Amino acid sequence: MTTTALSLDEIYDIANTALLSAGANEENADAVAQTVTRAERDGSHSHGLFRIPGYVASLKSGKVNGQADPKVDQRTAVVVHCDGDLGYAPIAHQRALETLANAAQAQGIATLSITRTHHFAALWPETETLARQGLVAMTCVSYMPNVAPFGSREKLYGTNPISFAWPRPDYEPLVFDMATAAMAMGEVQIKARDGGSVPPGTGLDAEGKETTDPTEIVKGMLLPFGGYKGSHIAMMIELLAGPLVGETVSFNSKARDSGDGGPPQGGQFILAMNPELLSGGQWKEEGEAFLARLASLEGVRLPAERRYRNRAQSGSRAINSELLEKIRKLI
Ligand code: NDP
Ligand code: PYC
Repeated sequence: MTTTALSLDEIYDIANTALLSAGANEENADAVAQTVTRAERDGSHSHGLFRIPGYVASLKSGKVNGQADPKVDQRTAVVVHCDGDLGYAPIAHQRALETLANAAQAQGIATLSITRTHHFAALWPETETLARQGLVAMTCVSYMPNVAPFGSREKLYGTNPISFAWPRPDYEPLVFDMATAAMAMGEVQIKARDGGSVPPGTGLDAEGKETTDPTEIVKGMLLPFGGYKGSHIAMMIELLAGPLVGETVSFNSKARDSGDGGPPQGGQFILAMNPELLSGGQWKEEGEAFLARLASLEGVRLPAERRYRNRAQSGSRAINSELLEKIRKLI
């Protein structure tokens, strides 16, 4: 694999230009380009520039509204809704997360349901943003069927990621962000592109036979992480990010989708909690003692440490040269 060194400004510019050329207005293009740039900055390559061809395809097909003007509606003191206006998710986050945070700060707990949106990114930006305001946060989205529920050989669940963040008084927030498939589809696609195999248990080929060949899994299906237990978490996410928020489950998102290669319309569920109010002020010491003990165990590293380490690196990022060429041709 050959790579090209790009600065974060160059990454932002190429993403922003591709989105503008595909018809997004400045505010929408900027929101997505910032998300893509943050992903490359933190080394989340499967959800950075890798997604630009898909973002562009759905703007060009007209499925995604590049002029989206999401509206925030505070339905009760603790229930916030955002209609994404059929745009990409980052602009809905820019508009709605502050209302959610204010509601959770004041009431102790609040939810944000986002509908009519297209989520094609990592989830940590949402939870980390809330944790930086002192809130405990959780979010999940569904996608299109790519994962066979435990026991079956038929795709029903999306790769359905979930992210959780915990604020820390003297450290960066603790954040995990993971697909509930054994591996995110983006990671499998990158493995298929760059060559190599994936661990046993990642997925099945189109005939439902076990394989470690990522190309066969892309044509076939992924498996949930952790057997039936992970499968049930994927099932929960279908319900939270679909019917609970007033949106579709993965198979109905796919049924409505045009198949243009970009993400389907779907929903997002975000929960924010104020640990000061929930605990009565006791959360910091116990939480920190727990995390210090956990981090001290040999072999353990806390989630997000890799991303924060990448983030701290100034300088260029190595971008797959073929991908760059593909994006340049779209502009
Ligand atoms: P990974 O398996 O790479 O990582 C999952 C989590 O575990 C991360 O928080 C990671 O932290 C942490 N982690 C990884 N390795 C270790 C380790 N050895 N010890 C401790 N913690 C570890 O992520 P996935 O491949 O499952 O998902 C990748 C991305 O894909 C996610 O950002 C997800 O949101 C996104 N995605 C988005 C979808 C969508 O529909 N929008 C669908 C599916 C996935 P760290 O980052 O520091 O390595
Ligand atoms: O990597 O599985 C994935 C994925 C789906 C939608 C965005 N990323």
